[in-house]
Amino acid sequence: MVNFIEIKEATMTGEQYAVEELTRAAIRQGADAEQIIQEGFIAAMSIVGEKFGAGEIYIPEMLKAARAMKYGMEVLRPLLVGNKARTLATVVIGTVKGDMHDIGKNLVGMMLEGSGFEVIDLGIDVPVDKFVDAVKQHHPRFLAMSALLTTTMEKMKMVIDELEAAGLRQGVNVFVGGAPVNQDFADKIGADGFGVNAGQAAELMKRMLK
Ligand code: B12
Repeated sequence: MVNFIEIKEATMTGEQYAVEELTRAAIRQGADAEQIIQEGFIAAMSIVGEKFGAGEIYIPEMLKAARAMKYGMEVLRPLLVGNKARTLATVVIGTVKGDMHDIGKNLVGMMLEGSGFEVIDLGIDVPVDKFVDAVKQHHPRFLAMSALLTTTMEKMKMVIDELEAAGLRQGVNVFVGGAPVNQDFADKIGADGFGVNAGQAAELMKRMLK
């Protein structure tokens, strides 16, 4: 029996090597990558977020948990990314300016790669003009932006406005996501797509290609 609680607890407490080991063991026992992510990693990060919000833990603990999740995700990477035999479309992805959170963005990137998209990752803290330049340079079908802070969400609208001003808006479907982002916000800023999680984003993009 795969013990997802153990994975969740080791992630919460930031025991990176235990997370790595437990994740490997879970795969050996036939666990689904998606389930490990949801019941292990994401469940842990939401408790960590709550504890941080309540002042029970501080940044170092949050960082340790984040690092542990990254170790676990690396174990899962080959399962999520798979073989890249086909390319459906190109996606440029990044976390907006002022925002250093990249776990969700990386997960979305991996799921998209696994679904057959070519992913160009601009990283974190990406300035508005860097997103615009990347669209100019790569002509992606999709631009995906991630924000985890209410204070950085507004950068997504700035990118959309700048794409418009540069005459590039028509050629690209803009996707937004991240914990504080919702469909309402996406509609308000004129984005074409939103996903609560990585799987949803990939599904919606695939549907848009039809
Ligand atoms: C880990 C973490 C950190 C780590 C980040 C490490 C890293 N490399 O990413 C560190 C310690 C660096 C950090 C720093 C800070 N953090 Co922080 N952090 C978190 C935490 C606990 C988990 C985030 C996470 O990785 N979740 C797991 C991933 C898988 O989920 P996700 O990112 O939401 O992504 C999923 C979806 O949202 C979606 N998605 C994500 N991006 C996209 C993009 C697209 C296009 C689509 C379609 C979907 C999509 O798909 C993903 C997979 O399913 C959250 C709590 C939380 N519940 O979110 C707080 C949280 C986001 N942090 C918070 C805060 C306040 C901060 C700091 C300001 C703290 C400080 N005082 O310095 C700094 C800001 C630093 C900065 N400038 O960015 C607050 C934000 C509050 C707010 N409303 O703005 C939160 C909510 C904690 C809290 N409860 O207070 N943080």
